Amino acid sequence: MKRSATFLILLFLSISFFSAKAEELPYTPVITPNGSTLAWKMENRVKVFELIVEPCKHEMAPGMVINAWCYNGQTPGPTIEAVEGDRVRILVENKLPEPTAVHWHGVLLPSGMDGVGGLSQRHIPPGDTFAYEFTLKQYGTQMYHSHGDEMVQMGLGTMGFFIIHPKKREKKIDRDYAIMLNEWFVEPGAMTPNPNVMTDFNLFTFNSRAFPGTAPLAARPGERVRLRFGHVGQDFHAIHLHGHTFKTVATDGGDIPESAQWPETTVALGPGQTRDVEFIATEGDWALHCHLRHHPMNAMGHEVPLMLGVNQEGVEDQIQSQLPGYMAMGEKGMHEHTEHAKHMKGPENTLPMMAGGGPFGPIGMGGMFTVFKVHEDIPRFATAEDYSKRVQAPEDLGWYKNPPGTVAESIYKEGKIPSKEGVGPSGKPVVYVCPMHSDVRSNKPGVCPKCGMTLEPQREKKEMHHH
Ligand SMILES: [Cu+2]
Repeated sequence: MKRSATFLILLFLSISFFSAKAEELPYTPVITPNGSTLAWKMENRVKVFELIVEPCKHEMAPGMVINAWCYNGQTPGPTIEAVEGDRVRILVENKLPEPTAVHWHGVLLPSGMDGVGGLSQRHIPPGDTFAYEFTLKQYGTQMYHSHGDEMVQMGLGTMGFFIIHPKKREKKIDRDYAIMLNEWFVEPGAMTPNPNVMTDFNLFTFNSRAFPGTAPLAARPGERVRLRFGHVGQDFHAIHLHGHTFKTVATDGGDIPESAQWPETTVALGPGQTRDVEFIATEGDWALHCHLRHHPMNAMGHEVPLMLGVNQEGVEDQIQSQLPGYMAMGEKGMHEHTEHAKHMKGPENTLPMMAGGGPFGPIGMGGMFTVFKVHEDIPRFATAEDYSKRVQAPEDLGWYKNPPGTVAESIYKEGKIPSKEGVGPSGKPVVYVCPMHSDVRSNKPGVCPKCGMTLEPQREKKEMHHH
């Protein structure tokens, strides 16, 4: 009892220190969407942080949990935030089943604090706690990650941000966000990512979350926003923001002089890099995603036979006689997948390839995709913790209210396309059927009352010839 009481008091003290309001801090606290910021305590003018590296269960998105290796139960680990000139001490306790070491990626420090197991220090054996201590001589977006059995440990999630603020910043940042990029291979139905996979990943994440599991980012119109991206994965990513042009203002090497910054809309990151971009927010709901086409998508997007333009009718009929409910897909593209994903059960513990809904229907994305919401009524969050508590799902903070007349729409009244609707190529009336429930038939387009899927016009069957 006494011990737990002491523990609670200590916990309360560290939390109350950590929860210092934004106005009391000499910087705008960085928000790590879906993540957290590491608490510290002051000991003789040293900021003391504690990291425990250990196996954990991590939810990538609702419906999918993986066996990850984490810092303080999270991947990415909590964001370490400090100020140029600070003396920091970071205690690392190893609760993994094997030795580890932590590298402070991009941080300028004494060689013996650099955290490369075997080169700069002894490996931290399981059960032991090592202290790293150094003075921060620079500012910028840096990272930390495991530097012992890297392929496995980083492949399972041992990475995080180490953000050092300047003592004084010229242009105040109103909203500051950090997103760690990563890619994974998790066999559908399995729980443990396969760290041996070199190139053919099937899950792509922002802060180890895949859309629709990614929290949106938010700002008010006119606010100065900084997005910090970090990457210690295995692939290459090109992060694209809609509705804005931004400037890359800093790399892991420091600030880029203003004369050398150029405007763009996509920032590319290779493994080991960080990039900070800045811009003034414009109202709207804007997509923020990796532009590699498979990366804003979940598992199953690859190794699927190409069916675009292939008439699968005969095949579908034949397979349906053996396997009722079989659907041939992809003939007209993969949009129909976004509808199936709503009601069809996929394999256990994996994510539909395209998912998530918005104010106008299915968004049909996954992986490295999130929404950047710029609304007049976005709250001012007192702490990063407050943000993470209140903003988790794509629909949180509501959707943008478009001014009248500014949304793309059909040129036809009430969306009625005045073509040969209801009439097939031969002039016969078209019958609309549910792809799942063949007994649901209608002479008008609509949705199935049983499952809500859009009814599809039934093809006019050709005479079958048997020889
Ligand atoms: Cu990518």
